[in-house]
Amino acid sequence: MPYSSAPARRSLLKLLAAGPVASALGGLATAAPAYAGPVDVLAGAAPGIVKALPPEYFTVRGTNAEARYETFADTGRLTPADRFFVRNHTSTPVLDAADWKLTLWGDGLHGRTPVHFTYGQLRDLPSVTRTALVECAGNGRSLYTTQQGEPVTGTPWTLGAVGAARWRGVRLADVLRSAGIAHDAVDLQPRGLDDPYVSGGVDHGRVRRPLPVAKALDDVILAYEMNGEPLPYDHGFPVRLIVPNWIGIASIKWLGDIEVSTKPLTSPWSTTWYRLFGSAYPAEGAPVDFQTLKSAYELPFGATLEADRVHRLTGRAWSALAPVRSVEVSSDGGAHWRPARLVDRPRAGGWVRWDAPWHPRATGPVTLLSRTTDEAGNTQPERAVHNTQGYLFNAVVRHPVAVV
Ligand SMILES: Nc1nc2c(c(=O)[nH]1)N[C@H]1C(S)=C(S)[C@@H](COP(=O)(O)O)O[C@H]1N2
Ligand SMILES: [Mo]
Repeated sequence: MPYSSAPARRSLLKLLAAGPVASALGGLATAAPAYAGPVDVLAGAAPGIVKALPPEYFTVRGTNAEARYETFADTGRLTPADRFFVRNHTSTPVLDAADWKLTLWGDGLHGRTPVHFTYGQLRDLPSVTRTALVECAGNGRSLYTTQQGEPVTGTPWTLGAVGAARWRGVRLADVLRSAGIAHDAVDLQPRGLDDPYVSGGVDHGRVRRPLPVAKALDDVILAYEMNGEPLPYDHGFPVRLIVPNWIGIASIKWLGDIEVSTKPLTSPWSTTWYRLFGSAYPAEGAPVDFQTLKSAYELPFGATLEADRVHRLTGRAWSALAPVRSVEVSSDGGAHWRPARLVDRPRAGGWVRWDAPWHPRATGPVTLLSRTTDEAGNTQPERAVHNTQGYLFNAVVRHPVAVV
Protein backbone atom coordinates (compact mmCIF):
# COMPACT_ATOMS: atom_id res chain seq x y z
CA MET A 1 0.00 0.00 0.00
CA PRO A 2 1.44 3.39 -0.93
CA TYR A 3 0.11 5.11 2.20
CA SER A 4 2.71 5.91 4.77
CA SER A 5 1.07 8.45 7.05
CA ALA A 6 -1.25 7.26 9.80
CA PRO A 7 -3.88 10.00 9.30
CA ALA A 8 -3.91 9.30 5.58
CA ARG A 9 -4.40 5.60 6.29
CA ARG A 10 -7.26 6.47 8.61
CA SER A 11 -8.96 8.53 5.96
CA LEU A 12 -8.56 5.71 3.46
CA LEU A 13 -10.27 3.40 5.95
CA LYS A 14 -13.02 5.98 6.36
CA LEU A 15 -13.37 6.13 2.59
CA LEU A 16 -13.62 2.34 2.41
CA ALA A 17 -16.07 2.28 5.32
CA ALA A 18 -18.23 4.88 3.61
CA GLY A 19 -19.35 2.41 0.95
CA PRO A 20 -18.23 -0.06 -1.65
CA VAL A 21 -14.97 0.83 -3.34
CA ALA A 22 -16.69 0.72 -6.71
CA SER A 23 -19.01 3.55 -5.78
CA ALA A 24 -16.15 5.63 -4.36
CA LEU A 25 -14.21 5.12 -7.58
CA GLY A 26 -17.34 5.79 -9.59
CA GLY A 27 -17.49 9.11 -7.78
CA LEU A 28 -13.92 9.79 -8.80
CA ALA A 29 -14.58 8.94 -12.40
CA THR A 30 -17.45 11.42 -12.63
CA ALA A 31 -15.20 14.06 -11.05
CA ALA A 32 -13.42 14.43 -14.38
CA PRO A 33 -14.40 17.58 -16.25
CA ALA A 34 -15.88 17.32 -19.71
CA TYR A 35 -13.12 16.69 -22.25
CA ALA A 36 -13.87 17.58 -25.82
CA GLY A 37 -11.43 15.03 -27.26
CA PRO A 38 -8.15 15.73 -29.07
CA VAL A 39 -7.52 19.41 -29.52
CA ASP A 40 -8.04 20.48 -33.12
CA VAL A 41 -6.24 23.38 -34.65
CA LEU A 42 -9.30 25.60 -34.57
CA ALA A 43 -9.33 29.32 -35.01
CA GLY A 44 -8.51 30.57 -31.54
CA ALA A 45 -6.97 27.33 -30.29
CA ALA A 46 -3.61 27.43 -28.52
CA PRO A 47 -1.12 24.58 -28.59
CA GLY A 48 -1.60 22.55 -25.44
CA ILE A 49 -4.78 24.18 -24.15
CA VAL A 50 -7.77 21.83 -23.93
CA LYS A 51 -10.71 24.20 -23.66
CA ALA A 52 -12.23 26.18 -26.51
CA LEU A 53 -10.79 29.70 -26.89
CA PRO A 54 -13.40 31.65 -28.85
CA PRO A 55 -11.64 34.71 -30.31
CA GLU A 56 -14.34 37.00 -28.98
CA TYR A 57 -13.24 36.08 -25.45
CA PHE A 58 -9.55 35.20 -25.75
CA THR A 59 -6.31 36.34 -27.35
CA VAL A 60 -3.88 33.45 -27.83
CA ARG A 61 -0.31 34.34 -26.88
CA GLY A 62 2.02 31.40 -27.52
CA THR A 63 1.09 28.59 -25.12
CA ASN A 64 -1.15 31.00 -23.18
CA ALA A 65 -4.60 32.49 -23.63
CA GLU A 66 -5.43 35.97 -22.37
CA ALA A 67 -9.03 36.81 -21.53
CA ARG A 68 -10.35 39.93 -23.24
CA TYR A 69 -10.62 42.13 -20.21
CA GLU A 70 -13.41 44.27 -21.67
CA THR A 71 -15.65 41.20 -21.96
CA PHE A 72 -15.64 40.83 -18.17
CA ALA A 73 -18.41 43.46 -18.40
CA ASP A 74 -20.91 40.64 -18.90
CA THR A 75 -19.58 38.56 -15.99
CA GLY A 76 -20.17 39.03 -12.27
CA ARG A 77 -17.83 38.79 -9.31
CA LEU A 78 -16.67 35.37 -10.48
CA THR A 79 -15.03 34.65 -13.81
CA PRO A 80 -16.66 31.60 -15.44
CA ALA A 81 -14.12 28.80 -15.95
CA ASP A 82 -14.64 28.89 -19.72
CA ARG A 83 -13.68 32.60 -19.72
CA PHE A 84 -10.65 32.32 -17.39
CA PHE A 85 -7.16 33.08 -18.77
CA VAL A 86 -4.71 30.19 -19.14
CA ARG A 87 -1.00 30.52 -18.47
CA ASN A 88 0.88 27.35 -19.39
CA HIS A 89 4.65 27.01 -19.48
CA THR A 90 4.24 23.91 -21.66
CA SER A 91 0.88 22.24 -22.18
CA THR A 92 -2.09 21.04 -20.20
CA PRO A 93 -1.65 17.42 -19.06
CA VAL A 94 -4.91 15.45 -19.09
CA LEU A 95 -4.69 13.56 -15.80
CA ASP A 96 -6.93 10.95 -14.23
CA ALA A 97 -8.03 11.59 -10.63
CA ALA A 98 -8.27 7.84 -9.96
CA ASP A 99 -4.52 7.27 -10.36
CA TRP A 100 -3.33 10.70 -9.16
CA LYS A 101 -1.64 11.12 -5.84
CA LEU A 102 0.13 13.92 -4.01
CA THR A 103 3.56 13.11 -2.58
CA LEU A 104 5.15 15.02 0.31
CA TRP A 105 8.83 14.47 0.97
CA GLY A 106 11.95 16.12 2.39
CA ASP A 107 13.82 16.70 5.63
CA GLY A 108 11.09 19.05 6.88
CA LEU A 109 8.83 16.09 7.63
CA HIS A 110 9.43 13.96 10.66
CA GLY A 111 8.50 10.31 10.52
CA ARG A 112 8.56 8.06 7.51
CA THR A 113 8.58 9.77 4.10
CA PRO A 114 7.39 10.09 1.43
CA VAL A 115 3.77 10.61 2.47
CA HIS A 116 1.04 10.18 -0.14
CA PHE A 117 -2.52 11.41 -0.39
CA THR A 118 -4.90 10.09 -3.02
CA TYR A 119 -7.62 12.25 -4.56
CA GLY A 120 -10.20 10.39 -2.46
CA GLN A 121 -8.23 10.99 0.72
CA LEU A 122 -8.06 14.73 0.04
CA ARG A 123 -11.78 14.88 -0.74
CA ASP A 124 -12.35 13.11 2.56
CA LEU A 125 -10.68 15.88 4.59
CA PRO A 126 -12.74 18.87 5.82
CA SER A 127 -13.17 21.32 2.92
CA VAL A 128 -12.94 25.09 2.76
CA THR A 129 -14.28 27.41 0.07
CA ARG A 130 -13.04 30.89 -0.73
CA THR A 131 -13.05 33.43 -3.51
CA ALA A 132 -9.63 34.38 -4.79
CA LEU A 133 -8.13 36.04 -7.82
CA VAL A 134 -5.41 34.36 -9.80
CA GLU A 135 -3.35 37.04 -11.54
CA CYS A 136 -0.15 36.51 -13.47
CA ALA A 137 2.82 38.54 -12.21
CA GLY A 138 3.12 39.85 -15.76
CA ASN A 139 -0.48 41.02 -16.15
CA GLY A 140 -0.37 44.49 -17.74
CA ARG A 141 3.24 43.92 -18.86
CA SER A 142 2.78 45.39 -22.36
CA LEU A 143 1.82 48.73 -20.77
CA TYR A 144 5.41 49.20 -19.60
CA THR A 145 6.17 49.60 -23.29
CA THR A 146 3.00 51.23 -24.65
CA GLN A 147 2.60 53.71 -21.78
CA GLN A 148 6.08 54.16 -20.41
CA GLY A 149 8.24 53.44 -23.47
CA GLU A 150 10.25 50.82 -21.56
CA PRO A 151 11.40 47.47 -22.97
CA VAL A 152 10.38 44.27 -21.18
CA THR A 153 10.66 40.56 -21.94
CA GLY A 154 7.91 37.96 -21.62
CA THR A 155 4.33 37.38 -22.81
CA PRO A 156 2.93 40.79 -23.82
CA TRP A 157 -0.24 40.56 -21.73
CA THR A 158 -2.57 43.53 -21.72
CA LEU A 159 -4.96 43.38 -18.73
CA GLY A 160 -6.68 39.99 -19.08
CA ALA A 161 -4.23 37.69 -17.26
CA VAL A 162 -6.47 37.75 -14.21
CA GLY A 163 -9.67 36.07 -13.06
CA ALA A 164 -11.63 35.49 -9.87
CA ALA A 165 -13.14 32.16 -8.89
CA ARG A 166 -14.65 30.36 -5.96
CA TRP A 167 -12.18 27.63 -5.02
CA ARG A 168 -13.02 24.61 -2.89
CA GLY A 169 -10.48 22.26 -1.47
CA VAL A 170 -8.53 21.46 1.67
CA ARG A 171 -6.22 23.62 3.68
CA LEU A 172 -2.59 22.97 2.87
CA ALA A 173 -2.01 23.43 6.63
CA ASP A 174 -4.20 20.38 7.37
CA VAL A 175 -2.31 18.25 4.87
CA LEU A 176 1.10 19.41 6.15
CA ARG A 177 0.15 18.70 9.76
CA SER A 178 -1.23 15.32 8.85
CA ALA A 179 1.99 14.55 6.96
CA GLY A 180 4.05 15.49 10.02
CA ILE A 181 5.62 18.86 9.22
CA ALA A 182 8.59 19.55 11.50
CA HIS A 183 8.81 22.69 13.63
CA ASP A 184 11.98 23.79 11.88
CA ALA A 185 10.63 23.47 8.31
CA VAL A 186 11.03 26.81 6.51
CA ASP A 187 10.24 26.29 2.83
CA LEU A 188 8.07 24.11 0.64
CA GLN A 189 8.53 23.54 -3.05
CA PRO A 190 5.30 22.48 -4.79
CA ARG A 191 5.83 21.07 -8.30
CA GLY A 192 3.49 20.45 -11.22
CA LEU A 193 3.02 17.29 -13.28
CA ASP A 194 3.17 19.12 -16.61
CA ASP A 195 6.17 18.55 -18.89
CA PRO A 196 9.56 20.00 -17.96
CA TYR A 197 10.03 23.57 -19.15
CA VAL A 198 12.74 23.88 -21.79
CA SER A 199 13.86 27.34 -22.86
CA GLY A 200 16.97 28.44 -24.73
CA GLY A 201 18.00 24.79 -25.03
CA VAL A 202 18.07 24.35 -21.24
CA ASP A 203 15.80 21.89 -19.43
CA HIS A 204 14.73 23.68 -16.25
CA GLY A 205 12.73 20.76 -14.93
CA ARG A 206 9.08 20.78 -13.97
CA VAL A 207 7.39 24.02 -12.90
CA ARG A 208 8.07 24.59 -9.21
CA ARG A 209 8.59 27.51 -6.91
CA PRO A 210 9.49 27.83 -3.23
CA LEU A 211 6.67 28.75 -0.86
CA PRO A 212 7.49 29.81 2.72
CA VAL A 213 5.97 27.62 5.42
CA ALA A 214 4.40 30.69 7.10
CA LYS A 215 2.27 31.42 4.00
CA ALA A 216 1.53 27.72 3.43
CA LEU A 217 0.13 27.38 6.96
CA ASP A 218 -1.83 30.63 6.67
CA ASP A 219 -4.34 30.57 3.79
CA VAL A 220 -3.16 28.28 1.00
CA ILE A 221 -5.67 25.79 -0.43
CA LEU A 222 -5.21 22.54 -2.31
CA ALA A 223 -8.14 23.22 -4.63
CA TYR A 224 -10.14 20.54 -6.45
CA GLU A 225 -13.16 22.67 -7.41
CA MET A 226 -13.52 25.93 -9.32
CA ASN A 227 -16.90 27.72 -9.22
CA GLY A 228 -18.63 24.58 -7.94
CA GLU A 229 -17.29 22.18 -10.60
CA PRO A 230 -14.23 19.91 -10.66
CA LEU A 231 -11.20 21.91 -11.78
CA PRO A 232 -11.06 22.08 -15.59
CA TYR A 233 -8.03 20.38 -17.14
CA ASP A 234 -6.42 23.70 -18.08
CA HIS A 235 -6.74 25.08 -14.57
CA GLY A 236 -5.00 22.23 -12.79
CA PHE A 237 -7.19 19.11 -12.65
CA PRO A 238 -7.26 17.19 -10.43
CA VAL A 239 -5.64 19.41 -7.75
CA ARG A 240 -3.87 22.79 -7.80
CA LEU A 241 -2.61 25.21 -5.21
CA ILE A 242 -4.38 28.48 -4.62
CA VAL A 243 -2.07 30.96 -2.92
CA PRO A 244 -4.32 33.96 -2.27
CA ASN A 245 -2.94 37.41 -3.14
CA TRP A 246 0.39 36.09 -4.39
CA ILE A 247 1.50 36.20 -8.02
CA GLY A 248 -0.06 33.48 -10.19
CA ILE A 249 3.07 31.33 -10.45
CA ALA A 250 2.71 30.47 -6.74
CA SER A 251 -0.58 28.69 -7.50
CA ILE A 252 0.97 25.56 -8.99
CA LYS A 253 -1.43 23.59 -11.23
CA TRP A 254 -1.55 19.79 -11.63
CA LEU A 255 0.18 19.49 -8.30
CA GLY A 256 2.26 16.32 -8.05
CA ASP A 257 4.60 16.69 -5.10
CA ILE A 258 5.71 19.08 -2.41
CA GLU A 259 9.20 19.13 -0.98
CA VAL A 260 9.24 20.21 2.67
CA SER A 261 12.62 21.57 3.74
CA THR A 262 14.39 22.87 6.84
CA LYS A 263 16.58 24.97 4.53
CA PRO A 264 15.56 27.76 2.15
CA LEU A 265 14.80 26.44 -1.35
CA THR A 266 15.20 28.04 -4.76
CA SER A 267 14.20 27.25 -8.34
CA PRO A 268 14.65 29.15 -11.62
CA TRP A 269 11.09 30.42 -10.93
CA SER A 270 12.42 32.30 -7.91
CA THR A 271 15.98 33.18 -8.98
CA THR A 272 15.70 33.93 -12.72
CA TRP A 273 12.01 34.53 -13.44
CA TYR A 274 9.43 36.12 -11.15
CA ARG A 275 12.19 38.25 -9.67
CA LEU A 276 12.67 41.99 -10.12
CA PHE A 277 15.76 43.12 -12.01
CA GLY A 278 16.47 46.64 -13.22
CA SER A 279 18.01 49.92 -12.23
CA ALA A 280 15.71 50.30 -9.21
CA TYR A 281 16.75 46.91 -7.81
CA PRO A 282 19.89 45.33 -6.37
CA ALA A 283 22.11 43.40 -8.79
CA GLU A 284 20.91 40.04 -7.45
CA GLY A 285 17.29 41.15 -8.02
CA ALA A 286 14.42 41.45 -5.58
CA PRO A 287 12.02 38.59 -4.80
CA VAL A 288 8.31 38.86 -5.61
CA ASP A 289 5.50 37.37 -3.56
CA PHE A 290 2.38 39.59 -3.35
CA GLN A 291 0.56 40.85 -6.41
CA THR A 292 -0.18 44.59 -6.55
CA LEU A 293 -3.26 46.75 -7.25
CA LYS A 294 -4.97 47.71 -10.48
CA SER A 295 -8.11 49.24 -11.94
CA ALA A 296 -9.32 49.42 -15.53
CA TYR A 297 -12.35 50.22 -17.65
CA GLU A 298 -14.24 47.35 -19.25
CA LEU A 299 -13.85 48.93 -22.68
CA PRO A 300 -11.68 47.93 -25.62
CA PHE A 301 -8.69 50.21 -26.19
CA GLY A 302 -9.71 52.61 -28.94
CA ALA A 303 -13.45 52.17 -28.28
CA THR A 304 -15.68 54.74 -29.91
CA LEU A 305 -18.32 56.52 -27.85
CA GLU A 306 -21.02 58.86 -29.07
CA ALA A 307 -20.83 62.53 -28.17
CA ASP A 308 -23.73 64.34 -26.47
CA ARG A 309 -25.10 61.46 -24.48
CA VAL A 310 -24.46 60.03 -21.05
CA HIS A 311 -22.47 56.80 -21.04
CA ARG A 312 -22.30 54.49 -18.04
CA LEU A 313 -18.64 53.52 -17.96
CA THR A 314 -17.87 50.36 -16.00
CA GLY A 315 -14.69 48.83 -14.69
CA ARG A 316 -13.06 46.76 -12.01
CA ALA A 317 -10.52 47.43 -9.27
CA TRP A 318 -8.56 45.00 -7.15
CA SER A 319 -5.70 44.93 -4.70
CA ALA A 320 -3.76 42.00 -3.33
CA LEU A 321 -2.59 44.15 -0.43
CA ALA A 322 -5.88 45.21 1.23
CA PRO A 323 -9.57 45.60 0.36
CA VAL A 324 -10.30 48.32 -2.22
CA ARG A 325 -11.30 51.60 -0.59
CA SER A 326 -12.12 53.83 -3.55
CA VAL A 327 -11.89 54.34 -7.28
CA GLU A 328 -11.57 57.73 -8.97
CA VAL A 329 -11.94 58.45 -12.66
CA SER A 330 -10.73 61.21 -14.93
CA SER A 331 -11.74 62.05 -18.50
CA ASP A 332 -9.35 64.97 -18.97
CA GLY A 333 -6.02 63.20 -18.70
CA GLY A 334 -5.81 63.53 -14.91
CA ALA A 335 -6.50 67.26 -14.39
CA HIS A 336 -9.76 66.49 -12.56
CA TRP A 337 -10.80 63.33 -10.75
CA ARG A 338 -14.24 62.30 -9.55
CA PRO A 339 -15.27 59.28 -7.50
CA ALA A 340 -16.66 56.21 -9.25
CA ARG A 341 -19.52 54.31 -7.59
CA LEU A 342 -18.50 50.95 -6.15
CA VAL A 343 -21.00 48.29 -7.25
CA ASP A 344 -19.66 45.52 -4.97
CA ARG A 345 -18.85 45.67 -1.29
CA PRO A 346 -15.05 45.50 -1.19
CA ARG A 347 -13.67 42.33 0.32
CA ALA A 348 -10.16 41.05 0.69
CA GLY A 349 -9.11 38.85 -2.20
CA GLY A 350 -11.80 39.75 -4.68
CA TRP A 351 -12.39 42.50 -7.16
CA VAL A 352 -14.83 45.33 -7.06
CA ARG A 353 -16.95 46.41 -9.97
CA TRP A 354 -17.47 50.15 -10.32
CA ASP A 355 -19.26 52.54 -12.63
CA ALA A 356 -19.19 56.20 -13.49
CA PRO A 357 -21.42 58.27 -15.79
CA TRP A 358 -19.69 60.27 -18.50
CA HIS A 359 -21.23 62.89 -20.77
CA PRO A 360 -18.70 63.76 -23.49
CA ARG A 361 -19.62 66.92 -25.39
CA ALA A 362 -16.77 67.40 -27.84
CA THR A 363 -15.68 64.86 -30.42
CA GLY A 364 -12.08 63.68 -30.69
CA PRO A 365 -9.60 61.43 -28.91
CA VAL A 366 -9.80 61.20 -25.11
CA THR A 367 -7.66 59.35 -22.57
CA LEU A 368 -9.78 57.90 -19.78
CA LEU A 369 -8.06 57.20 -16.47
CA SER A 370 -9.06 55.27 -13.36
CA ARG A 371 -7.19 55.07 -10.09
CA THR A 372 -7.86 52.85 -7.10
CA THR A 373 -6.75 53.22 -3.50
CA ASP A 374 -6.94 50.39 -0.99
CA GLU A 375 -7.59 50.32 2.77
CA ALA A 376 -3.85 50.16 3.45
CA GLY A 377 -3.38 53.45 1.59
CA ASN A 378 -1.77 51.95 -1.51
CA THR A 379 -2.74 53.88 -4.58
CA GLN A 380 -1.93 53.49 -8.27
CA PRO A 381 1.04 55.69 -9.24
CA GLU A 382 1.32 57.58 -12.51
CA ARG A 383 4.26 55.36 -13.52
CA ALA A 384 5.14 51.83 -12.49
CA VAL A 385 8.73 51.19 -11.39
CA HIS A 386 10.35 49.41 -14.31
CA ASN A 387 11.77 45.90 -14.07
CA THR A 388 13.26 44.06 -17.03
CA GLN A 389 10.64 41.29 -17.10
CA GLY A 390 7.70 43.65 -16.72
CA TYR A 391 6.16 42.26 -13.53
CA LEU A 392 3.73 43.98 -11.16
CA PHE A 393 2.47 46.75 -13.43
CA ASN A 394 0.45 48.95 -11.08
CA ALA A 395 0.31 52.37 -12.77
CA VAL A 396 -2.87 54.22 -13.72
CA VAL A 397 -3.93 52.76 -17.07
CA ARG A 398 -4.22 55.38 -19.83
CA HIS A 399 -7.23 54.19 -21.77
CA PRO A 400 -7.59 55.70 -25.25
CA VAL A 401 -11.11 56.16 -26.65
CA ALA A 402 -12.56 58.24 -29.46
CA VAL A 403 -15.65 60.40 -29.06
CA VAL A 404 -17.53 60.55 -32.35
N1 LIG B 1 2.25 23.29 -13.06
C1 LIG B 1 2.10 24.56 -13.48
N2 LIG B 1 1.53 25.43 -12.63
C2 LIG B 1 1.35 26.72 -13.02
C3 LIG B 1 1.81 27.18 -14.28
C4 LIG B 1 2.40 26.22 -15.15
O1 LIG B 1 2.78 26.51 -16.30
N3 LIG B 1 2.53 24.91 -14.72
N4 LIG B 1 1.69 28.49 -14.59
C5 LIG B 1 1.61 29.43 -13.45
C6 LIG B 1 1.33 30.79 -13.80
S1 LIG B 1 2.67 31.68 -14.35
C7 LIG B 1 0.11 31.36 -13.59
S2 LIG B 1 -0.14 33.01 -13.89
C8 LIG B 1 -1.05 30.56 -13.13
C9 LIG B 1 -2.19 30.67 -14.13
O2 LIG B 1 -3.31 29.91 -13.72
P1 LIG B 1 -4.47 29.59 -14.77
O3 LIG B 1 -3.85 29.04 -16.02
O4 LIG B 1 -5.38 28.64 -14.08
O5 LIG B 1 -5.17 30.91 -15.08
O6 LIG B 1 -0.72 29.19 -12.97
C10 LIG B 1 0.57 28.96 -12.43
N5 LIG B 1 0.72 27.56 -12.16
MO1 LIG C 1 1.99 33.88 -14.36
